Amino acid sequence: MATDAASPDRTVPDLDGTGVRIAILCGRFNDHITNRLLAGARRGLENVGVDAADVTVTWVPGAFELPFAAKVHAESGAFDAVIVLGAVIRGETTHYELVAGECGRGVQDVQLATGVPVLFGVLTTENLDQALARSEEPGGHNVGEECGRGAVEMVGIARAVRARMR
Ligand code: INI
Repeated sequence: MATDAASPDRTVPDLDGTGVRIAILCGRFNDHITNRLLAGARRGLENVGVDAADVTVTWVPGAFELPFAAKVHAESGAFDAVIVLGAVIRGETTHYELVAGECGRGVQDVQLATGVPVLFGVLTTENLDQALARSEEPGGHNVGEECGRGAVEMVGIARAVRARMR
């Protein structure tokens, strides 16, 4: 565990993804964005030592289907964490609110009900430019990459607490 020089109370975990099994679920809707998030997630996982062979990628139609896919993957026992990736870009109808809201609510329900962390890499933006700015190439801001790192962090937290409880 390292500390942040500017803020010593803010610990930065040393992450070790060795042997951590990850399911990535990716929405096909707006796949010009979700493919960028997927590349970021793979990068983020690789950077903390997750073996590519331990990463399974499954595509679903859109963000609305992510909670169901997260539930079956989380319940399978085959994964230590799930990452959901999607892009909901505001249009002119209320459909955006429905898809984005139900996706977020459903994903939170799944992680709390199953005890398997689900990282939320679903962009909900006003326009395409904002979505592009959150799914950048290596070195830039990419929410998928943050989810890769975050997944290994959450698995570590869950394992440490459960080991103490035994
Ligand atoms: N799905 C998305 O992932 N992003 C969107 O922006 C979107 N919009 O705008 O409609 C979207 N709709 C499809 C939805 O997720 C379901 O796949 C579809 O309704 C079938 O259930």
